[in-house]
Amino acid sequence: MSATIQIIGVPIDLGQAHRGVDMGPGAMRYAGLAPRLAALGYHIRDTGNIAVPIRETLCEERQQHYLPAIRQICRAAYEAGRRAVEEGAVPLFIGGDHTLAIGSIGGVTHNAPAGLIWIDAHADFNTPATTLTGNIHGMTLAALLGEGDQELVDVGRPGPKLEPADVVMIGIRDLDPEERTRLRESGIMVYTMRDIDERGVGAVTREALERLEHRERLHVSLDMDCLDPQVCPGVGTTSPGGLSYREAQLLMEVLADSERVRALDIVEINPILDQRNQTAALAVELAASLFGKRIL
Ligand code: 5AB
Ligand code: MN
Ligand code: MN
Ligand code: MN
Repeated sequence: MSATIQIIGVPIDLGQAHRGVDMGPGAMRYAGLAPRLAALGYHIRDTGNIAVPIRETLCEERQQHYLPAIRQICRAAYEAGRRAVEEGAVPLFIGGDHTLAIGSIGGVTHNAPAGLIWIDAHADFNTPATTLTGNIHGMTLAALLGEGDQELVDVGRPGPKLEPADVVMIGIRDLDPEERTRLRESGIMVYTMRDIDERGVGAVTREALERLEHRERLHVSLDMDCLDPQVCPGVGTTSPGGLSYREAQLLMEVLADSERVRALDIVEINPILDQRNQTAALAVELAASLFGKRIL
């Protein structure tokens, strides 16, 4: 029996300011996500999109940066992830902005812990006290570790969903001043772009896997802005000096070799800012590599 990958669309755009991220799930489906993974021998089950209210209908929540709606959507993502894991499937969450990971990672760790590989230009480690934008997609990881808004911390089940030792970050290059201090004091293992420049992405990724050796199952959270904007223009918060096409592929290939990846988020694709859907097409290729595509 072949493994099942369950595609869960989360068209949330409430965690940040740019319009268009809600179209990410459609863009990835149009780019051939399901057939690409089916060709690798997986059974694909697409359960459609989680319901997300349209921003224009939420005027009263604007002052709160849409916190009530984000909490609801993350709770639904949590349940979908928990159920997928209980049914033996590998959940593949397609976003949508990075706030969805509050639900996805919570759900995947409902019955058993998992290690998290966080691949992003940003750490998303702000709290309401340190944020410069108020955007909740910049607070996702802090919430998962139990910090910030209690309503986000408690999505799905009360309390933190991860320990700092369960998290490794790769590709980081853009931190806010107080966020940086928080991250340095957190005990989280961070591989910045400088580490990748100096040591190569293969060595860094293998070391990241060793750091998470105490966790058999891994959740990969892939924010597409980890890539350089030259290869990946279709994201809202671009940051220069990112991963090249091949560096991102090698990162996925080394993770695939571990045979420990049990869940994936692909987030922050904004088709309105993209050129001819190239960012979604790249995301599909990266997913294929993560799920075992071989060059030879
Ligand atoms: B993303 C920023 N640090 O808090 C903030 O794209 C950006 O999910 C957050 O990584 C970027 O708003 C969030 C300036
Ligand atoms: Mn992010
Ligand atoms: Mn980012
Ligand atoms: Mn972003």
